[in-house]
Amino acid sequence: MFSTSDTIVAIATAAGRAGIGVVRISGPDAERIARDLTGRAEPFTPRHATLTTVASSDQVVVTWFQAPASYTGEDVIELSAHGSPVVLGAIVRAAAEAGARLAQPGEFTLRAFLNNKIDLIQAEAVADLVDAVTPLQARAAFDQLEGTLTETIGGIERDLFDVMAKLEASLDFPDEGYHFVAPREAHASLASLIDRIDALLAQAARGRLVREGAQVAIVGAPNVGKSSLFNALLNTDRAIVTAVPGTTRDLLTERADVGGLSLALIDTAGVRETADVVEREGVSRARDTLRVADLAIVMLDRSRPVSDEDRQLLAATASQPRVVVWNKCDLAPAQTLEPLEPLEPLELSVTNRSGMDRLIDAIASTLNARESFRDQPEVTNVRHTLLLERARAALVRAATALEGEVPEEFPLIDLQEAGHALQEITGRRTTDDLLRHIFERFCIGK
Ligand SMILES: Nc1nc2c(ncn2[C@@H]2O[C@H](COP(=O)(O)OP(=O)(O)OP(=O)(O)O)[C@@H](O)[C@H]2O)c(=O)[nH]1
Ligand SMILES: [Mg+2]
Repeated sequence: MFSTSDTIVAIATAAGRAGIGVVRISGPDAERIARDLTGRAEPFTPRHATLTTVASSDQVVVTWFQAPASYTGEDVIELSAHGSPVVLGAIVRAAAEAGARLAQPGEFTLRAFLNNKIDLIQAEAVADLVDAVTPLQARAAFDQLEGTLTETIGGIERDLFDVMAKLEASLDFPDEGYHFVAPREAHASLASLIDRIDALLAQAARGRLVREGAQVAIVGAPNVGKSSLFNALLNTDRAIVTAVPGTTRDLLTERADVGGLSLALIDTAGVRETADVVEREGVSRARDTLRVADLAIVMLDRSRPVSDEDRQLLAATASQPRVVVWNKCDLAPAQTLEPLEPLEPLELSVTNRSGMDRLIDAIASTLNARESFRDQPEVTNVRHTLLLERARAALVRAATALEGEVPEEFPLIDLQEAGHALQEITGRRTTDDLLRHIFERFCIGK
């Protein structure tokens, strides 16, 4: 399904007006097309930037990355022009007329993968790097791009194949039994491989938080100030705020960098019994969200007495990671701590922006000890985690089989499965479906 023999073109820079914009052309005709566009007779010089003009009479800088020393591993031409959508669009159109095909999302990176310039982990890291909202996310993605995880997995794979080769050799000389490797020795090798996978898996949960952001749901009775806090944390007016209880009817989700943490913040409808069908659906969604959130911010209004709804919410969230806050501390308090003991809600006034730093600290420390949340985990991707788990399960089965001194082919089948799982992580084994799924996430031009 993936054609790689033709030449593709796309705008590589973000949509909209900017100082400069780049059009990227990759494939066997890239350099010839660049000559057509610029009306140039002699070839461009590889690895040189050449100032010239295109037919639409705009100035461009043409850089030729000759195969295989380019992002895709093919001949790549980059034309830097003024960053106007009109100018860039005209260049793309002219390139298409000269024989290039418009690139699909992620197709440049896909070609880099198919030409063995990068493996699948690194291709996925490119998309993560482009999507990163926090420096920590960018750093974790960058490490994967640099090949740290590739190396770790490659090491595990090599040692696994070593064990397999020895077991296979024994299979080829059946009379001599486990001739090339004693079962105990093979077993010990597998145990060490399992340990290494466990070490990777141990950081995977934190890795997911870094990569995808922790889901943080703001819940509370109507009108306590949930949407106000949501907006304040995001620094926008994303959610509607009014004095009318029951303003928010649906879930609002936004990703944000809050004090260096990547959060998916969720604003919810105020929880109360209501006859309004729309609001009731909103309340039920708020309750569902609580179940999946990594953290709940339970908000109470200190200027009002504690209500039954407040108590119900406090009871419902008691066993999950949460931060309880008292909002509207700028107003005269209607409650004392007494009815809430032993809780010690964090005092907050979204209106005055007081208590916000303490809230952010509390979010960070509740999610995880802040320091460890800031370390870079190697495994951040759910796809990698699932495949590591599959490899581990197969290794455990093989190790168990070895304990029973069964024929060599028994553990071998499991070891093969473990090997396949590892190869799927790096992309040495892939299917078109998998590739399509991964590259769909990309933007065009990447
Ligand atoms: N005095 C004071 N008023 C606040 C504070 N935070 C929010 N408010 C006001 O409280 C009212 C309700 O705020 P919202 O943010 O809409 O409350 P909500 O919890 O999202 O309400 P629902 O969506 O109806 O559940 C608005 O009039 C806000 O301006 C605060 O810290 N102090
Ligand atoms: Mg609201």
